[in-house]
Amino acid sequence: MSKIFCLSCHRWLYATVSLYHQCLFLLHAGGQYEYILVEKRGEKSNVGFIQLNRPKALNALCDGLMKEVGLALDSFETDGDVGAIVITGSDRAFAAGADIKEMQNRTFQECYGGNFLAHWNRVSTVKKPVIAAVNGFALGGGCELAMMCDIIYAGEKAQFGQPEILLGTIPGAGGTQRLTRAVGKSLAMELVLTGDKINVRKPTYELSLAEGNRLEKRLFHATFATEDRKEGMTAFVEKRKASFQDK
Ligand code: CO8
Repeated sequence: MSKIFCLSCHRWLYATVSLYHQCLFLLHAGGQYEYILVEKRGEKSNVGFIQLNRPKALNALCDGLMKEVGLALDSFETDGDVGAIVITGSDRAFAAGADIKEMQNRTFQECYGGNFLAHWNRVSTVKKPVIAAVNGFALGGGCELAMMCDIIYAGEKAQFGQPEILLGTIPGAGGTQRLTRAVGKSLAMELVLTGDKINVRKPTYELSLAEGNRLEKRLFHATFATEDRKEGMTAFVEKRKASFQDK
């Protein structure tokens, strides 16, 4: 009896949560976002798609835009149907950096005391794979945003750079750290010190090799707690196609 109750409770909870996700998605899909376009794409609607949409400002990353990106990521993160997330811009600009007009008159006290732009970090804490599809300018915070993602796909017109030095400042969202790991110290220093732009198609690395290997080993071990790992290996042995259940 209690089992039946639990089951129906579970179904009720599941239905409520899934309705909540649908409402959240519809709310935002219904035009609540000002600076981004958000939808689910793919044959199975399992790709969360976020397009930065401030064309007149070359997708400069104003505070409102980054808050909206955070909201969209939150809703995709908790949406069980979504397996991966894509962040993209336009052909002309992925993002031309943090919004310089917004930063122009900020003081040290405001930035330091208010932990200015700390919420940008949300992108790098998403558990699902996040892919940056980059074309056009990916500069300053735009380059940093791309590097916070797990994978970068760069189009022919992609131009990466950390031109903060030309504004009298330095990268503030991982540019000195992730870029070094992505392209090596020499090129990273050249880019940060000159503000020059380059085309790159290289993977980015968040951890040292040793840390990464350790984490990889643990995650590899963890796959042995899933039914899908068992199914995948069994299917290989039985010479058939695996039938994964996301379990
Ligand atoms: N912020 C605000 N507005 C911008 C930005 C920007 N980053 N980039 C472009 N725009 C605006 C321009 O002001 C212009 O608007 P308007 O027509 O109203 O004047 C419009 O976009 C089009 O720009 P341009 O006319 O300049 O277009 P061009 O094709 O001539 O040049 C460039 C394109 C080369 C991309 C040029 O716009 C440029 O150099 N932009 C600035 C690039 C830059 O310096 N980016 C780094 C910004 S600083 C930063 O990102 C720090 C991140 C720190 C994060 C910290 C987190 C904790």
